[in-house]
Amino acid sequence: MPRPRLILILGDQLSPGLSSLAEGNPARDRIVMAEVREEAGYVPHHRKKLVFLFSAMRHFAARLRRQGWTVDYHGLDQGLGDLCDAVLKSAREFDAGELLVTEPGEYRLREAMKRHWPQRLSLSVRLLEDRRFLCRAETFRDWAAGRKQLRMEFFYREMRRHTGLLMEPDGEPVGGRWNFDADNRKRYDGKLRLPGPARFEPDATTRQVIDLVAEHYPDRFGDLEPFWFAVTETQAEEALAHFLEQALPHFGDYQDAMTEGDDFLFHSLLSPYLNAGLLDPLKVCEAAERCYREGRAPLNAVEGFIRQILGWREYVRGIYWLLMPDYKEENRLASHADLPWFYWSGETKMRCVAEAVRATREHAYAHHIQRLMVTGNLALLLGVEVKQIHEWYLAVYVDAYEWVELPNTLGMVMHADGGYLGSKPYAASGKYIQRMSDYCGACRYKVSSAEEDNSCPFNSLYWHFIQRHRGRFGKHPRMGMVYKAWERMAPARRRAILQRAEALLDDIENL
Ligand code: FAD
Ligand code: DLZ
Ligand code: SF4
Repeated sequence: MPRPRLILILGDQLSPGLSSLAEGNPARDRIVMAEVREEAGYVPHHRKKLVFLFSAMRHFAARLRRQGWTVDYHGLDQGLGDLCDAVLKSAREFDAGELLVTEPGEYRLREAMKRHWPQRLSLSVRLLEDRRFLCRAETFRDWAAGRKQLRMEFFYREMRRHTGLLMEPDGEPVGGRWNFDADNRKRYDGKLRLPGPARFEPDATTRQVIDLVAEHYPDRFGDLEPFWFAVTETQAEEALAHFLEQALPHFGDYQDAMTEGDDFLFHSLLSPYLNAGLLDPLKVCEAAERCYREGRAPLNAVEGFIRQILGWREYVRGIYWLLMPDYKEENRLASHADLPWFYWSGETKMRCVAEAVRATREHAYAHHIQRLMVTGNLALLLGVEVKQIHEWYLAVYVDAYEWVELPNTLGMVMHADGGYLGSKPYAASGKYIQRMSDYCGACRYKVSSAEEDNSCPFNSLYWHFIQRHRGRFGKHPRMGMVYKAWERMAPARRRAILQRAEALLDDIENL
């Protein structure tokens, strides 16, 4: 009989079909799972994120035990430093010949496992491919090789062809177009009922974890309660069914909308479950496609939703593994300002920002447009240091892991990589927020002004951004109109706008 092996399952690997489980044998091998200080602390993760992950991990461990596995579960109370300590502890009690792990989603941990763990453990460490994605890292590398420019839209079309999702038998996209984004720009007018996310009552395990996190992290950012996230595969599937029935039909129309008093609109809230492994991305896309084929949701909604998962989610992962570790050091717009404290406190006169931070603190969630066009846009316009804003996004959202968060923050928001995620920066003035939300009416700033003392900060900061990056974007084919509009303004007005922006930049803690 060959020597038994340890199988380490990470907090975001809660999938029954995981490659390490498929390779293992319940009669011979032993599973290790651990809640450790290093993972909980490499950024100050939101407390609800910790509860979600630890509770989902404990439920997954219980399920594995029911299936006949032996699981060494090291809880936070054991005070273990890092995951390697946990493996070491289990390895000492168990004469293991090898450690099996499905490769971690973050570079830092993968590198540690490759470079340091074999020595620390005196054990060989075998990394297995993570097959829970629709595009293998290698396939992405091949697709990217030899292309001058990488664009999500072309990758997405390849993925549609490859999976057959929303494709006609003749190889054409369903509906004759690949992308219905132009139809997806409605402002929410309050008429349609907003379904809210599926909510689950915490069970005894989750209650225990809430108490544990409250005890260990009393001062961390983020409300612990009410806690309603799904923590099992069955609940995550219920959350998917809830979304498909209640929200998907309107997902496309209101994808970019924001409204006071509702933090979710028609978004799915499936990212925590997809990223932790409780839901399978292909099954989610197929379920959405069925809704279209059975006439339960329109094409603009279903295509828009599938594009996020089949396109964006896979694309950002591909970029991450293609470009790490240098990627993390990129800062092409030379952004160096400190992250203002109101990203944590929410204490700002800017209504849109205060609302995004409040939602973030309450739910460990804010939807894409709040992340991109409110907190993200502001960080871009203020020139916040990439590392600081990256660590903020990685900490505060329940769905945040570096492989998905970093390209979104560094690439999409901060345009720090020169444009893999968007050919031009998503910089916008207050007009965009006014068009897509109802925040501005209740704001202490005046959205119609750019130079007065009470003018919306986004307005003057936008023009300041345009002016200070003229060297980089002045000749950009898609930004010509913006630079023309700036040049057409009277010089005195331009000066007043830049002065207002300078005053704001000199006092960014008090916006
Ligand atoms: P929906 O709007 O319902 O979209 C459906 C699904 O599509 C999501 O669940 C998600 O899996 C996928 N998706 C949508 N947009 C993206 C995207 N740009 N990149 C990758 N997947 C996408 N997403 C994360 O999962 N983790 C993160 O840490 C994360 N950080 C972000 C940071 C910034 C600065 C920005 C601008 C975006 C970030 N996103 C991140 C992408 C996106 O905002 C979230 O996936 C989305 O808000 C999750 O909510 P939802 O499930 O309701 O999404
Ligand atoms: C995010 C996270 C946190 C907060 N805590 C743990 C933990 O205690 N144990 C664990 O196995 N995983 C945790 N995770 C998820 C890991 O950080 C994640 O697996 C890596 O970042 C790779 O994506
Ligand atoms: Fe945000 Fe400006 Fe509107 Fe205020 S006026 S809510 S700061 S966009």
